[in-house]
Amino acid sequence: MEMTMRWFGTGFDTVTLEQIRQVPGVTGVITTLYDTMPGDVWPQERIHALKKEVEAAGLRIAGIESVNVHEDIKLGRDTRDQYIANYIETLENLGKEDIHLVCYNFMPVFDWTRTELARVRPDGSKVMAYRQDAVDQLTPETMFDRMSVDSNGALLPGWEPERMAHIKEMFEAYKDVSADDLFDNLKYFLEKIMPVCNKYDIKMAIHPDDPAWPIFGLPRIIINKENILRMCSMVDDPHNGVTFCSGSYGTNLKNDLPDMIRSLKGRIHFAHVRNLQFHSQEDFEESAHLSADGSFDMYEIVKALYDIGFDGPIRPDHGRAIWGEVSMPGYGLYDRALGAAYINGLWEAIEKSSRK
Ligand code: DNO
Repeated sequence: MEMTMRWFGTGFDTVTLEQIRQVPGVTGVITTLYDTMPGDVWPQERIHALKKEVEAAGLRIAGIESVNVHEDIKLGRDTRDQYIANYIETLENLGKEDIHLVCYNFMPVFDWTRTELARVRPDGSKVMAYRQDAVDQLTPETMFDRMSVDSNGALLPGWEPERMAHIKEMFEAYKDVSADDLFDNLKYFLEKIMPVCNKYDIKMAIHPDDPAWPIFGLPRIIINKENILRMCSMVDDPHNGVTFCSGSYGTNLKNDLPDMIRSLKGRIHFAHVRNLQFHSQEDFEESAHLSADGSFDMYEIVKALYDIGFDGPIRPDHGRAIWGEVSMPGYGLYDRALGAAYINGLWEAIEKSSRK
C-alpha cells in the first residue's frame, strides 16, 4: 500500500503540501481540480501544472478524488453521451499525465451526508456525526443550509452551491428512477469509459454511498456486499473497481467490513480507512481512527486489506478537529496525521508478524 493524504489544492485547503510531506510515511496526495464542475473536460495543462506543484513539494499524485459524474449520466438522460465523451477526454488527459487512479461516486444529487459537522466529544474534540431522526426532520434544502453554516467557511466536497441550486429540479428528475435504473445507467457509463481506462491503465474506484442507505427517497446503490459485487460483475474488467471506505460502508452495522474486503480481492484500488462510534444504528459519530475509540476493529480491517494483497493508495479519512485547528470539517492536518501514523503502525505490525 502507499500511504497518502487527501489534498484539495492551493487556495482550497488549509493544509499545505509541505505539511503533508512531513507526515511520516506519506508519499502521495489524492487531489483534484476542485473548481471544475461535473461534466467539464479537465485541460491537460491544468493537470500538468497540478502535478508539477505536487512534485515540487516532494510528493506525487497517487490518484484523483474525484472526477465527478454529471447528473445526466446518473439519470440516463439523452444528453449523457456528451458528458461521457467529456469524461473520457478528462481520463485521457489524466492518463497522458501518468495518473492511474480515479475515485468517483454515483450518488444521486447528494454526496456524503452528515447532520452535524462539529459535535463536541467528551475530550473536547469536534467531529462530524449523523442522526437519522435529524435527517427525517429536514428537507434537502435545510440540510444544505446547515452544512454550509457549519463548514468553517470551506466549500464542502459534494455540497457545492452550484449543485444545490438545482435541488428541486433534481429531486423531480429522480422521481421515477429506481435502484435498478441507476445500476443500468452506471453500467452504460462504465462500458463507455473502460476502453480509455484500459488504454491508459486507469483504475476507476467507485466510492460507496454514505450513509449506506437511501435518503430523502433517493435511490442509493453502492451500499453493501451484494450490490458492490453486482457492480463489479456487471462490467467485469479489473479497471472497474472500488474505493473501500470503511467509514461509509461501516455506517450500516450489517456490513461485515473485513468480509467485504476479502470478497473484493483484486478490485479494491483505493482505501479510505476510518472508524465510527455508534450510539445506536441511527446515531453515530466519526471517532479517532484507533479501534478503542470507536466501534470497528481497525486491526481486522487493515489485516483484510493486507491479506488480499492490496497495493494501492490508502488514506486516513475524516479526522476530528483537535488542538484548536480550524479546517474544512474532517480534513484538518492533525488528526489525519495521527490516523496515518496509526494505520502505518498496524500495517508494519501485520507485515512483520506474517513474515515469521
Ligand atoms: C467525503 C468523501 C466523499 C468522496 C466522494 C467520492 O469526505 O469521502 O466526498 O470524496 O464521494 O466521489
